[in-house]
Amino acid sequence: MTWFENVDKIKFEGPKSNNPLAFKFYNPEEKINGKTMEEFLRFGVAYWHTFTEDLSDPFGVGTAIRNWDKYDGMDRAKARVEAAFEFFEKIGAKYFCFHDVDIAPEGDSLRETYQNLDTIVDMIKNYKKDSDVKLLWNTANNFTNPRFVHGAASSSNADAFAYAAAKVKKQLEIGKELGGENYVFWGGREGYETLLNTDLKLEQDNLGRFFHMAVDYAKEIGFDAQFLIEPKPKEPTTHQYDFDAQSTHAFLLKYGLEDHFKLNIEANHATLAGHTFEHELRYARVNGILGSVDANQGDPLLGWDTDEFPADIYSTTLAMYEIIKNGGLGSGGLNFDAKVRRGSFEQNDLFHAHIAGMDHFAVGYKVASQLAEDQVFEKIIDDRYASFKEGIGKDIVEGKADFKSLEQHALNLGEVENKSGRLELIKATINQYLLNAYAGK
Ligand code: XUL
Ligand code: CO
Repeated sequence: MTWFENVDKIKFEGPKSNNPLAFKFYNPEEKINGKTMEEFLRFGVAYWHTFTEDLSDPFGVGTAIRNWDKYDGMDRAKARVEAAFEFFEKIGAKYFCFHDVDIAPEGDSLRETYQNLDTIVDMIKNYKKDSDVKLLWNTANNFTNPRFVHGAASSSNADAFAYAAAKVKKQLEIGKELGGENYVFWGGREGYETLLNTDLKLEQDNLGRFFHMAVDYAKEIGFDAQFLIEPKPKEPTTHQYDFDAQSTHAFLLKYGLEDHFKLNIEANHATLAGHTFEHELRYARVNGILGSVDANQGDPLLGWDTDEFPADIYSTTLAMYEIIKNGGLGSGGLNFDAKVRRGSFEQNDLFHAHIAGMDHFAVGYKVASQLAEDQVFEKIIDDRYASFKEGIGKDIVEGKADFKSLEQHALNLGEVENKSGRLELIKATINQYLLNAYAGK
């Protein structure tokens, strides 16, 4: 049985193609800097948005037409696994990601939930045998069920903490069984709504304790995946503890977790924090903690997490520049934590959306590679900070200056002479690279 009857394997047809079911820019075999696009980009499909999402919103019911929805419960979960592997194969994504509740329904007890998971994990294991698709990461959903109303590892209720720990323990075992390359902790409800009833210090200390327990258990069972924290500033709680890359880094350092975690940077979470996507990637990169990416985008006119498929090629270019400078994402990848719009309810929209996302990252990759090869930003930055390469600037950087030597320098200066930042020229240069990349093709 096939779940996507009228779709064949998606092929690269080039920028002139008007076939909606073909790649225009993502050519998996094309080599850039000695690596194929497929090897470098490591695209992942998010199980929740692609196979579980019904496209409901706070004002309306689900609209998604999915032919596995004719089933219910475990039958639907099994149908989704079949559909998922057919989808991975046809779209040509080599990775996927899931939360526990995406792949198997919760039972009436934790034990029954485990049994449901075991059945589906066995099935996934079998499908993986005949496929080269790998698990990029899995995670535990410790935020949807009412038991986590006050949080999970930062809950005011120790029983909720224990339940969350059990769910993560099970996911670490499943990650090991399925050969997961990373394991993700997104805060979910780890944060608070109001200080009026919150012990902020205890909650954060408990979160630190929880992460240490996870590190210890992974070690105990020999699960050597890269641990990732996914920062997000708000939603669902008003104040999420893993606010952004910089505050999460401070948290890791404070609790002695810095050797065990990297970050999973999501574009829409960056914008919710008042940052650009590339800011979050840059902060993580220069601090050695860029692990993986949730590839999506927000709507600049809305203040919540819209999780749209990436369409902004300016943003994918600057993001890919960071990833190139990072030497790639290591065990991480580009996971489409993105959903089709509520109005895009047909099943084939899942293909259109992933094709668009993959194409837009391919464009970004190509343009960013050229920018990196020509050292466009490196030259600008080298020139802009040249004053730190000699004289008093070199003394500052090398720790040889103090307030007395700096005062002496300033007294002899006359006035400070600055150079232009040339931002308009720089932006025009980026646009030139973007427009030239496919000119004449
Ligand atoms: C929520 C979000 C999650 C994480 C995994 O905003 O991004 O889907 O990626 O829990
Ligand atoms: Co995400």
